[in-house]
Amino acid sequence: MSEPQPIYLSDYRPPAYRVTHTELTFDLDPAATRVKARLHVERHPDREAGAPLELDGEQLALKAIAIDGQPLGEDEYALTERGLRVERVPARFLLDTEVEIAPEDNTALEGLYQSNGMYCTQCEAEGFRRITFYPDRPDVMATFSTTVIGDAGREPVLLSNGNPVERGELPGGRHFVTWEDPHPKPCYLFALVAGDLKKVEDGFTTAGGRDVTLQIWVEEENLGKTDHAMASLKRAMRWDEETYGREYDLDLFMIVAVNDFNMGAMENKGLNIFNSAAVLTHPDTATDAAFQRVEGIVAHEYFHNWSGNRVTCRDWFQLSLKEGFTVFRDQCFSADTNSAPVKRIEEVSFFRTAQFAEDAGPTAHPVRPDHYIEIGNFYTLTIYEKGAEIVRMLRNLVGWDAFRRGSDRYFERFDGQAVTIEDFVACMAEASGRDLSQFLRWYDQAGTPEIDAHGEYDYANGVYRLVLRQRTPATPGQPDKRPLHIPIRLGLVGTKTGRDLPLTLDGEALGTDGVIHLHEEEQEFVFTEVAEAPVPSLARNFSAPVKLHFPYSREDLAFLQTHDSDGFNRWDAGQRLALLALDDLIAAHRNGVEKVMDGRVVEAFRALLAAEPDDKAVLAEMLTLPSEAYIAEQQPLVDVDAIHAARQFVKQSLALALRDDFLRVYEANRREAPYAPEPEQIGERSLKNVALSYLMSIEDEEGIELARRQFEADHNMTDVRAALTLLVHSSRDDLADPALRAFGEKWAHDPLVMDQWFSIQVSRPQSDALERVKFLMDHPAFSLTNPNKVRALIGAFAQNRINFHRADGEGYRLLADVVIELNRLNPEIAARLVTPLTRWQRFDETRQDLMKGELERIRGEALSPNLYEVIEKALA
Ligand code: B3K
Ligand code: ZN
Repeated sequence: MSEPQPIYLSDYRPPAYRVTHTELTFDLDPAATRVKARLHVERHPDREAGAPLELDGEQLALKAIAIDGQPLGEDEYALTERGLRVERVPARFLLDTEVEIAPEDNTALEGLYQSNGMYCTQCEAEGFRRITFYPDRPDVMATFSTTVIGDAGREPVLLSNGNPVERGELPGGRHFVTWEDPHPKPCYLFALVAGDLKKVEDGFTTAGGRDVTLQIWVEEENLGKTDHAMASLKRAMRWDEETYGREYDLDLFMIVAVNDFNMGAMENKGLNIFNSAAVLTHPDTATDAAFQRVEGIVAHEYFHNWSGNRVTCRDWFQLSLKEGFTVFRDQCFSADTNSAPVKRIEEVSFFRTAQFAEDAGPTAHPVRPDHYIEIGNFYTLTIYEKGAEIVRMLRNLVGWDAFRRGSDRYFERFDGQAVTIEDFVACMAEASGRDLSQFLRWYDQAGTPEIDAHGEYDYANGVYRLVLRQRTPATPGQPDKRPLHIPIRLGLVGTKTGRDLPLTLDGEALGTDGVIHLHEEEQEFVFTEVAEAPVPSLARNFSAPVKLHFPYSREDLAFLQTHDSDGFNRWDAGQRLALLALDDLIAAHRNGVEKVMDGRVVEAFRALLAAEPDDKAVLAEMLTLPSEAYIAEQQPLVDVDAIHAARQFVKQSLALALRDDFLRVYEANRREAPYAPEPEQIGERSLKNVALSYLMSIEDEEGIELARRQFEADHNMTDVRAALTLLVHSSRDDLADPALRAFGEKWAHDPLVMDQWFSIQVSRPQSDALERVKFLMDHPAFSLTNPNKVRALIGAFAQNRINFHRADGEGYRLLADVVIELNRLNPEIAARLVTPLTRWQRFDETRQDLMKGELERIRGEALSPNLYEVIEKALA
């Protein structure tokens, strides 16, 4: 195998040939599916006559090829490693090919594969080339007509994009259905599903009066688990009409649940294919978090119908054009249907932990990368989540009304086209009249900007000077960074009144909650008429994806935690306060000094527990300590043991000091009402379970009894899982083992619940976590070819910080073993799973050597391009 070569954005050229219409016929067979393709091809008007036709194709056995009905001789085309090349073609022609593929051997889950006996496809980004020879690039958009032929008994249901137009019986117990999709689309949006599926049906009438049939297709035993997804879909359809004026454009919208799927879901036109974990819910089997995740993903895929499908990406470098915008859209949707502050807190804590870590590691890349080896490696937190943060900044910069006008302009101007990030930003610039040229740098510059801020109050003149200095650390391939346009939303909170003071900047009144714009490397902002000494509340609601440093005292933070008018920053002040205390304790642990708890944190918690909360879910967040991963993110060098010990110490100290408060909060938030995934109930459950986690941290007898009873009450999965996790993560194996056994037996038939059963065990802090992983890999419910199982067992273990980072390196070795095996089975999953090993620079020398040793061992294998790219970066 030759070394995989990078592809560069700067090499982009429009396609020489486009396909206006695509006719496909699939004759399904697990070992030998025949795919006939008839492509209506035209030379691009600007391209010279005589340009060769180049089609992508991988792992295809070509059986026949003809142009305008004339079979080609063997000297008239060439098969290469990457596809098919025909030297001489007319300006317009019909290309017929027939290939054979083997879905049953496809463990990569890209192209056409089998999952639980059913056929399904995943084509984004480059899976269609494993189905037939085609210009597999998003800027070739065609209408599709697809005939699927299957066995009438085994595959009674035959689905593809668009509308069914014909069906019938065929000899030999076969049957067929023909589908037509009138909307031109790139082949990455093609989908086919065939199998013994059952449907749940509902309807939706669009604002324009179109009656749309909604179907969710599942295996029979899952028929009772689709209500929430269906309700979420309808809410999302209405929301997109009301918020963005976007209506659905076909008479049928289908969702299919499959068990083997690399990602959460896929937005294929009219036929979304979902990982069953991202669509199925039931109070007995899914937690509140799972209900919310399903709602968000259903909405996300639906929103892609406009942001992604009707207007798509010119090339894969523009991936964030559709993903960043669509994540932003689904985030706003979820904020509208749930507790908005909690949604933001959850988004940001995840972002600051995981995306910041990506930015700080060897695979850091811009939201629009300028080169890649394997696009499958770029479905990242940077492309998705940082992309969404950029769109959010844009919305805040230009204001909602201009943003909405810009969005209308974008959808109208580019409907049916494949475009770029500049096209999107240009619409926003035109609609708002703003110059967004410096802002565009956010897309091309990798890394997390850091802002050092300091401020000074001049009592005599009532002036507050705020100095902001920005720098973005070097990232691989980008040593020098330019200043960005960073919008900082802020307030000045008066220390006497506890209120936001009016902001006057350069004679202009900004209200009490304003936005300042940092353009330069360093800028001073002088606020006048400041009546009292303030504490600044900066980057409210996380107004930019940056690290902001301000020399807050612990008193300042305690003050902001109670007085800041911005709910997000109240939470953040609490997190900062806890982090300062944790810093001291980490140092104490390292130096072998006795640990002393910071009384200010205890008092802050006491006050939180005493107040009558207006949003219980927010309170639950405020009572949650920064995760070990987030604490690690703040440390120059990660000491996993010290972090774990310090966090445990804080948790236990709080539990000891405030035991009765936690008990009271637990009792006050129990309820017997039937489960509903509604904000108020979710808030109560989170609060109750956070309180219980404190009690369990000190293994309080009453707490243990409450956990045991909560598990046995078996009221809903949220409570059962919370209780089981606390028992399994405690030292009370006498209680944990029978509970685990009972749970495992009860749910042995349900793969999604078994995923949770796996994760709970391997994330326990006890030192047997690794042995459990090894033992569970032989469990009948585990399978290396099912990505959900790999994530639930191996992925979850790699997040178990103290055990994955065991000083003997056994955690690393286990991960590397699995990665090596998966490299052959599923390269996309293998390349994702290896991520924790690539972050070796953050650890001590011993661990660095152990981690690098495993990376070297992986490098010694015959690697897929996916893993090759990641490993080369990690060892560069
Ligand atoms: N667009 C899909 C991504 C699937 C790509 C897998 N290689 C999921 C989503 O973002 O909606
Ligand atoms: Zn998406």
